[in-house]
Amino acid sequence: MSEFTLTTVEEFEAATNRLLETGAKVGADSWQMRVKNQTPHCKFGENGVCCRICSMGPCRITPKAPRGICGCDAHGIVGRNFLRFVAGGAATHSDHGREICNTLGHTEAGGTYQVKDPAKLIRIAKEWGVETEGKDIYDLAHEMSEIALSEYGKNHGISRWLSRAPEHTREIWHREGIEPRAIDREVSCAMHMTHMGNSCKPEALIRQSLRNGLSDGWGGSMCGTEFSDVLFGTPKEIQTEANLGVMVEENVNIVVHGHDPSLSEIICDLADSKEMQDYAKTFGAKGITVSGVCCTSNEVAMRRGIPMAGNFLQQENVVLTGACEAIVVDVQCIFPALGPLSKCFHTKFITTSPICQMPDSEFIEFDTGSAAEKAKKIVMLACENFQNRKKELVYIPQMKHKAWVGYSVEEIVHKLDGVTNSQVDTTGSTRPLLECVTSGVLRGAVAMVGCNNPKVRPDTAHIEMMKKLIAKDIIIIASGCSAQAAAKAGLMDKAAKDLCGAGLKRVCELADIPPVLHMGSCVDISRMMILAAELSKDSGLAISQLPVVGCAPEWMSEKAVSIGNYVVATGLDTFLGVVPYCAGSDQVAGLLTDGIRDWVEAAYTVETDIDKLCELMIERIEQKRAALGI
Ligand code: MSK
Repeated sequence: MSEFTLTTVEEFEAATNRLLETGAKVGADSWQMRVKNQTPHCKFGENGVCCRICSMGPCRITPKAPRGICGCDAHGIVGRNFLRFVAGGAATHSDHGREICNTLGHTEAGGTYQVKDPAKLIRIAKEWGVETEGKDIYDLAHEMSEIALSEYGKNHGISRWLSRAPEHTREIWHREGIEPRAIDREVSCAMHMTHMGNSCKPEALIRQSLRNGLSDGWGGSMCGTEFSDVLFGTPKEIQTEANLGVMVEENVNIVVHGHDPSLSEIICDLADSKEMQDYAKTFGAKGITVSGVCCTSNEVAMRRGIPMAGNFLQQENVVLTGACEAIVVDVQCIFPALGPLSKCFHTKFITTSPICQMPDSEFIEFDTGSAAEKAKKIVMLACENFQNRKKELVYIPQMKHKAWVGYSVEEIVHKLDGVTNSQVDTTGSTRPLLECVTSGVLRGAVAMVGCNNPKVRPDTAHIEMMKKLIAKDIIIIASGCSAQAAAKAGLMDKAAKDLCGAGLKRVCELADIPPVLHMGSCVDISRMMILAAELSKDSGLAISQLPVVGCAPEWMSEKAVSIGNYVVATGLDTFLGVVPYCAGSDQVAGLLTDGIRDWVEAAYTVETDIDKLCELMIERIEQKRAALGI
């Protein structure tokens, strides 16, 4: 009988409640309180029927007022709002990718930024038809940086990354007119289409939503992921820990938060240096602990094993411990609440990007040219701040779990090599994984992604669904805050194999992996697209035929909707546990949950009952197996 136990959501909540008591003592606000102030939510907003894209309104659709002043009906308004939501997400991911491409252009031998995975750079260069023979790796990096940057604004052609997709998928994208062109162009086009007096036909708006989503997943996000690997190394299996207990009371605690690894990588390097460790000691600390929140955390966990303090709705908790000397943020998913909250403690809230400037923060602008100098300044500030701790407020919940992370596509392929008894040489392909699926040892796979959202009891949907799925021999690949929920619970501990069905347990033992594989941050969902493409090519099946689905049970951001659109447009059915702002139009909702299946062979399922959502997913996987006769 296994003695392995998971940490429960009840235990997470007890720790949070204890921290909120500290917050109450110092008069801190919290998201839990703000949710109460904000509910019930505006029905017009929830249904997507409020239009404020011109100044004749705002117009709100009701049975008595079925059209806005310009005459647009609910379907046009909901469709336009949906497309703008997608454009916001695609722009955000893609701009992150642009920064990474820019950093690639600043690499130099022995410099702050170096090429850590030259083989991957050469591989991509060859894919793009760039001459690599006899070329200095840094010359190649600079050339590739320029080409990648031009992907954002080129005048002609389609995204270079599409060539990675299986032929059948590319044919669909071409046939349906949704092949993404330049990355920025699709965002611009979405904004243009939704300007007053342009498209209000749901089909046209949803088609552009898919195209704009694809420009993210098979464009900007793919640039972000692939060139981050070139710069900082392609993730390999590594052990780390997750939850607030990774913070160390005797140490200076620096928490990195956001998405772009360009600054956090340098901070991690510096915090490890003897010079900075000694500096921390001069202020009474024993050393420095860097931990992370959200996807910056996923980036440095995947490559360095830096511990994960928590996910999206845990960001305020790190400050509430009273033991956080600095929370250093780059871009995206950062609560403006961190400013006033940090003022209740000694914590320095340090913003670093012109893209993300917030009141009550210390702005230390980061750029690639001065990265090392700025990172040093930040680490020193944190060390100096240790002496300002209010000791009576310090409480770090002693709760953490071991987690194995770092499962890039390359690492998954490597780990699964040799799992089957295949006579064929499967080295370097996804065939061992496919054999596990076709033989029924694994029933299928679910890509669990996305955020937390107060509309769902935080982390419950992620964790409960994962537990059910692995018990049914369905392997999970996870990213973003979903991955962190799994890690906090213990589902990324290899011992979690004991919670799996017999087939998945055997695979975990043979491959020496946990049943939930951490694939990275939210831009890294592009890794999942590459994996799906490889599975399709190696099996000869269309992506839509594979017993694989996507799921975002607690999603909240525009980025998540952009992701959903490229996952669906790639041929993977996608299951949502939070309703998008589309309920006000049966035409738009109908297209998303059904109509687009005729275009891209996949669609959304939306269900707020998490048990039902899980059942529907399992049903879908079994339907796909039955259709294949496996
Ligand atoms: S951080 S987009 S809350 S996954 Fe990528 Fe988490 Fe969602 Fe932000």
